[in-house]
Amino acid sequence: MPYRRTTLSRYIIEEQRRLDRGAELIALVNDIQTACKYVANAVAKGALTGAQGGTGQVNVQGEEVRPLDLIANDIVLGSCEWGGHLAGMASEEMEALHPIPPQHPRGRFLLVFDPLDGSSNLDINMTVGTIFSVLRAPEGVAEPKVEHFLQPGTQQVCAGYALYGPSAMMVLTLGNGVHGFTLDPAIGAYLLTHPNLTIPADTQEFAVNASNQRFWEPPVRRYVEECVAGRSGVRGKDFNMRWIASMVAEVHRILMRGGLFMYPRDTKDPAKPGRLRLLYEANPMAWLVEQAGGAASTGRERLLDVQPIALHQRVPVILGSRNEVERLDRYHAAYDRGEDQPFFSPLFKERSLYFGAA
Ligand code: AFP
Repeated sequence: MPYRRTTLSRYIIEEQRRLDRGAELIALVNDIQTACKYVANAVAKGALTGAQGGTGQVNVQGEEVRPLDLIANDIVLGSCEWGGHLAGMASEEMEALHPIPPQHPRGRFLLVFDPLDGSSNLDINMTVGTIFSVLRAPEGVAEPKVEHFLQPGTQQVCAGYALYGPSAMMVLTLGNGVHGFTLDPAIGAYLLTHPNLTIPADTQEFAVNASNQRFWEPPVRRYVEECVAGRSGVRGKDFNMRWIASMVAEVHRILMRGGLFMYPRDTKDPAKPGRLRLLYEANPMAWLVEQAGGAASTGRERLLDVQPIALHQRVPVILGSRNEVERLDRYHAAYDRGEDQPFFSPLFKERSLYFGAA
């Protein structure tokens, strides 16, 4: 009987009872799910909204802003600022913090979000998503400043994403496993369809933008080269590669069937140590992945332990199946210690680029 299924609203209320979570957090998650339903609706209309193409604006990240980026940003702000659960918000689309307007009560939490990740895919009708992370406002802080948002990922109290694909989904963690809910458009509710998601420790699938290869550090080049060498190389097994250029879609695939995703440190722009943003992309995804039994790292440090120093800080991201992430950590550590042994590329029968650059 479909009406006996667990809705997201029921799940969070039962979690509140079971774990004695504050009602404020539960009400905030409720506001977030409302926002994501509005965004799902706007995204689903596609070209019918007339909001395709660019806006001509560039955001704080130096990236082109799409009309739906701004619409989604406004939806999240409008859905979450009134409830009295938040002390402040920060978004990929806004350089400065968004204070809670004076007519609304203030709460104990901070919300950081990427309203529409992967939005460069909108014009081709590919999967995009909203990523969010909830932190506690420091005790007694009613008007938070940037420094109050600069908390490591270990401090998150809720994290998740809404995925707008063939079906719309919400995947989240309150620190008690990762659970996936599918939006039933007939009743306008997210229904629990993927309880207790787990990521297998091993995988034969990896995702990376291979066009950046010449900018990667040697340990990443080594890893990818070994995967590509497949059965004939040191790994002794064949790998498959995927790249959707939409982090929500990539992480979702990993939560469904395992895999490795990385946007590692590169030298493309020396001012940027990675492409992805720590507070509202890397941290929420890292916590989801860890809660599902996977691992998430910069290559040199557990992602959730990174101490943020700026609101829109970028960070290298390597996440997914535990054994592959740990292998990459070992390769980085060996490289940093200068312990690597020369090797010859099994692919090209010549000295590897990896060592050429080391
Ligand atoms: P957009 O929201 O600007 O499309 O960026 C999304 C993203 O940051 C992330 O979702 C992807 O992993 C990454 O960009 C892919 O970008 P490239 O492969 O084009 O560098």
